[in-house]
Amino acid sequence: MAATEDPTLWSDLTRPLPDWFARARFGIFIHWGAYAVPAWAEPTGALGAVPDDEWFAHNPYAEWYFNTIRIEGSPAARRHAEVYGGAPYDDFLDAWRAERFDPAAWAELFAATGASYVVPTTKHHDGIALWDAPGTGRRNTVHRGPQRDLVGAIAEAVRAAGMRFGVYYSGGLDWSVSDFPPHRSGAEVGELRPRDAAYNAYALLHVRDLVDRYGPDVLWNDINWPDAGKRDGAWSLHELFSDFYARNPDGVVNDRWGIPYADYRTSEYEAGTENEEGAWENCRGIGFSFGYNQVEDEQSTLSGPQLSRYLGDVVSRGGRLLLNVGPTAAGEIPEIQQRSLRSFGRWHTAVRDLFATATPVIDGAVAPSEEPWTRWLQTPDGELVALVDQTDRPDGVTVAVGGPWATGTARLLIGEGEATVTDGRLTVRTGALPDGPA
Ligand code: FUL
Repeated sequence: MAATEDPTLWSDLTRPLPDWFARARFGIFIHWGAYAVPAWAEPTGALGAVPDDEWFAHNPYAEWYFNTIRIEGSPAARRHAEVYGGAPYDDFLDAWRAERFDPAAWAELFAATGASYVVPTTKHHDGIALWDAPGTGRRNTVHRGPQRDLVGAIAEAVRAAGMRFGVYYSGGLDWSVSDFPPHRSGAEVGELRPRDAAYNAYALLHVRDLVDRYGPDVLWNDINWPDAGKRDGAWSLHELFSDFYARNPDGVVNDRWGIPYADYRTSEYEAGTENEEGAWENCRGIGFSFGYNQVEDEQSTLSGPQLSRYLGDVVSRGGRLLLNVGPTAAGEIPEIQQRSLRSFGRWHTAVRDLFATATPVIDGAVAPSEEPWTRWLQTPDGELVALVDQTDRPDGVTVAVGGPWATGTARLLIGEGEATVTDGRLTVRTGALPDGPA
């Protein structure tokens, strides 16, 4: 067994999930980078629902722009030639000015969604650091483009508004440190990535610097870690994590390091659902992209009520949601995303405390349904909680309930009205989602 696959190598790190994270059911992800300047991708669909052989040339992730435009014949490559005359990607770093960036306004919006934590990208696959990262020379937002420590500004504002702060870091892919051809498949993402000791040292220094400067509560790595850093000993993840926990006992690390150790597991849109057990987090954009995509309209964007159902579904299965916002290059959260977030926030802030301690109902007596949309939770006091969407059902909703729940009360969380359980039936009297139809 290779050293990195040996779970005993990591077992001394294992601890219970910190209480704040166990209670946190909703966080805000931020993907902000030079890709916000072109802000363009084909909104082809959700990860997991689009076949792998179509995904990369038609990638709906706008933050993958630098890769997609290098795939010959892709619509993004054609458009890049037309609109920007095939300009080098780094021109976007200088064009990214963040001139209307107001971190306090962002934090106010995020707090109004009821988010418990906020995780911005600090370096995405394009390799551009959003702080003055060691070894990046001038290729970061302090020296070019926004001319600002964006990570620090977000950390400060988020904490001032009472939320926890985490960092996303792309350890697996860095398109600036190698001259690999573009990735055209999932297999190529796995193969064509830097793995050597020099890149490991570079990336480790970055994450250590993030930990030292900003004291994050979450280390959210992406796409694996350079293989050279997976061994035990100095310059390894084991050492990094020990130091991280020593500095911050409340810290958690995700599962995308390519090692048999994590505080929690992740899924993304409809992909990675096999990870949805134990402590887990699903992430997605409000639309089909993480980075801002100007092409996305209402069709590809979840409304407030749709977000409410999405989170309700995740929480009813024991997970949490890290929902992404994609700011514009100027530094504003697009209006279309703000509308959904504000609408969702009015509902979520009312159920947030209940979600913090509620758990899935696994006794088989109640089942989720789509018509009417219904999900189930139970409180630590043993109360059954129904999440029911009764939009457009003026006569109310009746759902069968069995087992230990045959009598008692239930609470209606989506919409207005009362819910009661009698004789094995949950009856929800009229009311509509406060924000109208989905
Ligand atoms: C993925 C990345 O490739 C996406 O761009 C995004 O950052 C998502 C959260 O993780 O694996």
